[in-house]
Amino acid sequence: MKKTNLLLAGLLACGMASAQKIQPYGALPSKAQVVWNDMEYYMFIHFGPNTFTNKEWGHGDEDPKVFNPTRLDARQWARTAKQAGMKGIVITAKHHDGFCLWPSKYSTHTVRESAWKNGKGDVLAELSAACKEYGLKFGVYLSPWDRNHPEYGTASYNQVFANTLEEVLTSYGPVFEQWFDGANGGNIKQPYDWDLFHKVVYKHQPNAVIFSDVGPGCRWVGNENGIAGTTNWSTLNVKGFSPGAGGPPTKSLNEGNEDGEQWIPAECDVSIRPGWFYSPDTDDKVKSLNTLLDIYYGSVGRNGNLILNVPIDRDGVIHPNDSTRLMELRRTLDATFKNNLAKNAVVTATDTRKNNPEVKVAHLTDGSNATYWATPDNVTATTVKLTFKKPVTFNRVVLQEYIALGQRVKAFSVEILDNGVKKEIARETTIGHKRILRLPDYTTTEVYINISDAKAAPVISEIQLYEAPGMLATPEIRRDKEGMVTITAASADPEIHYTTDGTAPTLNSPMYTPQTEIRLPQGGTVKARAFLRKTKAASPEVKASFDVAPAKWQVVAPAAAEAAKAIDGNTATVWASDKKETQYPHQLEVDLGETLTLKGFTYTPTTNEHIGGVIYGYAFYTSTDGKSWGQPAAAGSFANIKNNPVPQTISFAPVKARFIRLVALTPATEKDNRASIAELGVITK
Ligand code: FUL
Repeated sequence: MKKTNLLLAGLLACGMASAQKIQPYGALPSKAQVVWNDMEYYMFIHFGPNTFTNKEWGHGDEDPKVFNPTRLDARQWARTAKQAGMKGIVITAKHHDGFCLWPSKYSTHTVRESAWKNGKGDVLAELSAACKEYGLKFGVYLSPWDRNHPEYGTASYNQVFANTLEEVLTSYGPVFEQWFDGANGGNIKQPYDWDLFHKVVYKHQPNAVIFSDVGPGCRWVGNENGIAGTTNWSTLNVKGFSPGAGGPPTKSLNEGNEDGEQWIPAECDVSIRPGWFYSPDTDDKVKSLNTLLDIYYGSVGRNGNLILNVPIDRDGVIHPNDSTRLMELRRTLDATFKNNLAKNAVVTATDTRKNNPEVKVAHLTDGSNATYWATPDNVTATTVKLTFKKPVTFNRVVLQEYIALGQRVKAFSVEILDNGVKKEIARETTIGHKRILRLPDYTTTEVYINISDAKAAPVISEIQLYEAPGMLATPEIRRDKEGMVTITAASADPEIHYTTDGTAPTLNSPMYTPQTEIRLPQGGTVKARAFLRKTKAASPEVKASFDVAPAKWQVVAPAAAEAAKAIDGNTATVWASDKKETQYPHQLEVDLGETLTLKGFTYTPTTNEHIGGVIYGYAFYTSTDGKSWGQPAAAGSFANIKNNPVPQTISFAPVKARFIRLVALTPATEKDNRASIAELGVITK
């Protein structure tokens, strides 16, 4: 080859090289973070003395002997997680009560001091072995806040905690995630030495992803509902913030920060029950399949990882109510994401980066997020078109960015060809590791993914389309203060049919739509059922019986406007007595606006522990003129209301009255000075 040609070839090669290479954009994930993001869904386990004492936050003064599971089976936990499609388990090795689930030499509040296995047991040893057996990753939660350790609040505690960490991180094999809880509800001040703690983690577990409000591995999503923002950047500004109370604002935790300083993706934590720890009181409160699906789409579907808490019960196993629900969720997700329709499409893109063998349009539908397609530099708006020979019906769109090169997409939309014209069916913001759109059924031969804005040339690894089978959601029936009834189903798929004449609803009964007006101010019974027309599947029938609606009612006392919440037809809003009124009894007096023959009353307590004020002892009075009250129509106590705060129905001999008064005599929880009412009703039927 001539010299000039050589030069030319060299120049060309250089030019090509620069055209090929995709420059990473912004803060980038470590290899461990990319692997972590791919896990998507794993189990959280809360287990410890609280399991046995019915507490959420133990005080550290509990007798360690209370920890005594009768048939602890860590293999059952791991098997359940595996069958649920989870990729790992993170366990509360030490919660705020300081109790260690392993025989730590740095504590005297451990399994060694417990009754379990005569003090010879080690939960972490059993669980890490079970995880290994089932091919799951193992992670640990350790609370720096320690309500038991005598050195907590002194200069030496940080070293104690570092030693404790070291002990765990060197004894049970690889740890994929180190969970640092930011909660601290105590009065003792303890400045934490986070640098020291992080050094210990990385020294012994260099691939562990560290969780806290500010990472550095992954961040708290800002709520315990398991739901990330629809916009969700995996980058976060951390300067000036610290774990716990010093964490970033909730919005930043929930949505990340565009162009944030560090790669700290969101982890969505939520419990399958109302509490984090097991309690027999919540056996019937395991989240519904629909709620869990909302959580899945709100976390994994919004660029977050889902850590779903499944508490261990007092026997030392996962309760069948929880595992049954986990399997329902797995079956539904498997059925949903079984058949990627995009694989049958001819895929074209308006702008494809040239001279880069790694970039291929075909990579978009190859089912792997390790391969990608990208636009040329400076092209930040582009369209990928999927063309089908035969019409396809889909209701889920899955998009993934190749995050190793940074998170780039700021805005995108989805269009379909509808009767020869393009029709927009979704308009969204970020994608990240994974974005799943839950849509109604669409049937078309052309789908367009339009990226309308990006931080840099988009690098997309996957475009997938699915048809989720219709979900039958059991409808819920509510009535407002005026007597207007609404029926809702958590999933958009089914048709709801209803009756108000007591007969069983069928597909031929009136269909309920948001426009339907059902007015029952004088009361009545509504029955509803959800149907899937395609398969003829039907939900169980639900029935709601109403008495007189509180349309004409007015609170006479107390004077606070808040009191109206007790008679607004909405159990989600609560009246609670003034915090300054520190003495029982409390009372609520109501003018019904008309004289009715009363046969009883209903009291719906709040289930919100932060409000409290659940009433135990009561007296219920009636009056025709609001002046003379006489003896109570009923008096007594609401049985088992503390542990099971469900609506209470009290009957009495019929009496004509226009005014009613509920007197709260004693609280359900000792020393609770407040009284509260989510809803007060009357029985006339
Ligand atoms: C919180 C704790 O206070 C709860 O008890 C629970 O462990 C939850 C996951 O984190 O901050």
